[in-house]
Amino acid sequence: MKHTISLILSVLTLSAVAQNPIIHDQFTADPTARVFNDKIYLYPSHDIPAPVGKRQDWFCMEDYHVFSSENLIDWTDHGIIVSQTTVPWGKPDGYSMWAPDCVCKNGRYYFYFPNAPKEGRGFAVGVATADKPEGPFICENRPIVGVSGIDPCVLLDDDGKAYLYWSSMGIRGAKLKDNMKELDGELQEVTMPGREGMPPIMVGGVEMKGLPEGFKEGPFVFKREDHYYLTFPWVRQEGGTETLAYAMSDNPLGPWTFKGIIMAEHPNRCWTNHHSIVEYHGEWLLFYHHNDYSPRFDKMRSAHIDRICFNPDGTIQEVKPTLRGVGICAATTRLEVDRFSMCSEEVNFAFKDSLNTFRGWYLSLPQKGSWSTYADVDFASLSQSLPENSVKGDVYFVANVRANEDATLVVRDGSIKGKEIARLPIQVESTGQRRRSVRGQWITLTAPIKYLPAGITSLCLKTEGAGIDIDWLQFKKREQYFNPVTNKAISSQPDAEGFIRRWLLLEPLDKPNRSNTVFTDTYLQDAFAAPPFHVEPHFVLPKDGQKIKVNKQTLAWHAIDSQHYNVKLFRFADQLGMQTYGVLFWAVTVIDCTEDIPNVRLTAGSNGASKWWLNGEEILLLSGDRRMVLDDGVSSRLTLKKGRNILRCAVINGPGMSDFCVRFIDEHGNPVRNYQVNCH
Ligand code: FUB
Repeated sequence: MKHTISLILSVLTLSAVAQNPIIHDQFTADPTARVFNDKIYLYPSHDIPAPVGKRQDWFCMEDYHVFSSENLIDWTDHGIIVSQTTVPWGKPDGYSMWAPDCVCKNGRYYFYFPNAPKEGRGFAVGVATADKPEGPFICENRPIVGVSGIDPCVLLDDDGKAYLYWSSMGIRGAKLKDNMKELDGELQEVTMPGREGMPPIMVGGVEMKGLPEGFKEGPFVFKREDHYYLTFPWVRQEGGTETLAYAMSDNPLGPWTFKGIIMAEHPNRCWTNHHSIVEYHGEWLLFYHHNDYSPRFDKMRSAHIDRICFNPDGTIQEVKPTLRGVGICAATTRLEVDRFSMCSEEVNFAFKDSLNTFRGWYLSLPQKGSWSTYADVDFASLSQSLPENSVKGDVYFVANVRANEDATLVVRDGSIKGKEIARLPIQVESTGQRRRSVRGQWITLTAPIKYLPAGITSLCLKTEGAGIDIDWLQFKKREQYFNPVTNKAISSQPDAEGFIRRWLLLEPLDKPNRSNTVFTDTYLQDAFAAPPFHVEPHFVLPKDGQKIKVNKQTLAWHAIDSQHYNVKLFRFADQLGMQTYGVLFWAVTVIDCTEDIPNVRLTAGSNGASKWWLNGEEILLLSGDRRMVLDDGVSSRLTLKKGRNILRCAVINGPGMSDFCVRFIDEHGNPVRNYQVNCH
């Protein structure tokens, strides 16, 4: 009876970001990548910490997950496909589910995996089959006869023949029968070296000839053009650790001609490396592993990807592992720039949380002038998504950073000499209401964009002033809190609830206040005593874009339609890259009535205090430390006169997110809507 061993988890998890390592919430060793249905599927082994009672210093794996991706950036974890407790022939507590492989023949998926057998010692290799790459997989009742070893890999040749390779005191290869579950050919009775006195075992296939001396395992065989490649982890010198090496042949079972190294030993002495090589969307990719997330224990490894290139004669160029990896990252995603492409010598990175390394790293640009680059950032979708009349401030730069002294992070396009994209000042422990960062503490800061690249580019980050640590950075499209009023001919109406959404807003005027408790009536009379208007009847409505000088500031008026019933002044300031706290806002609008509308009241709410004038007459004051509450204050009875009525307000705030909402209500408390709102 066949045994269903696949557990398809109902919740698929998605991990985004392309950098190495590629999976960020679990260990993923021995990454075998395969392309099925135009997607990359990744079948790694799954290192876990050894449970109590098991050997603590050795590999420990109890199941397999499969992951898929269409862009090498977003990986979906399809959950467990095979678990040691459900393999009919396996030890349920063997924890030996080492490097697997999966191939597809005639629409059926064959998953090959090593595992500790219930009887006997060492490893056997089993097959589980499915009609989809992510399962559910059905496991054969017996392992493959004649295969005693680890690291199975299958080559499907162009003529439809299939070959199985595995490692067992060297690398062996054998033809598979059409059923993909049995070796095709004679088996030999062999006494395993070191197991003299034990019953002999049946071994199939042949040893691969032409490979260099030294420990070899993890065969991965593929064909490119007319060449067969046998690639394998190889310890090239006594006491060394594994490289990735390769040999070539005209024949799937050799003899092989050794060609050299694909990847040198990991410099940190992570003992193993294990890999696969696939072509995806025209690019050849090397999947391999490293113990990044477990620097002190090299039996917990994580999958990486880098590009691999061939010479015209088919030989392979050595691959230098990168942190950046492959895949193009949208500028709008969080860019983990600690996985940099290039950097100045002193640049470094460190774990954000050494107890939970899956939280990743931060980048340290330790001194003035330190720089790093981060390749393949795509701005295309961001710039294309902007409206044609895109206004300054539609996109902004945001970064989570830390500094010990005042510093500036400068982001350039392409290289250190490239065009400046953004400039983010980090003011350490500055006072007042200014955006500030506490010495040595993480803070998320934003900066306006100076220039937006159009396509795919490298970002160059450089420090000015002093050293900066960077957790991540991102380019964000602003939520559209406002639309610029482009067609003034079309009047705005109050919304369904009567709220007035069309306004001329003046850029924020500096008015530092640490607290809103100062907003007494007397304070406000003074603060609002010098409005940037001529007092009626000489009032002249400002024009959109018009600039005025107030104290030492030159401020512009903006004609906007608010997307929300409340006019989010804080967002308005933030989008302009201006001071958001400790400021005073002025707003004005025109109410056009076709007839007198008597007996109405203005109701308003604001964060913080505000004052309201209709046709030059003060009609409402909201003083004190205000929250924005709908209809918080109500004016006395008024008449909106036939023709133009000028409504204006001033809103002042200390440390708060300024906004206001305003409408007129009738005697019954119903919104008044029979007028037009204009800003000209
Ligand atoms: O992951 C366990 C073993 O480590 C693999 O099977 C070997 O190839 C080595 O990577």
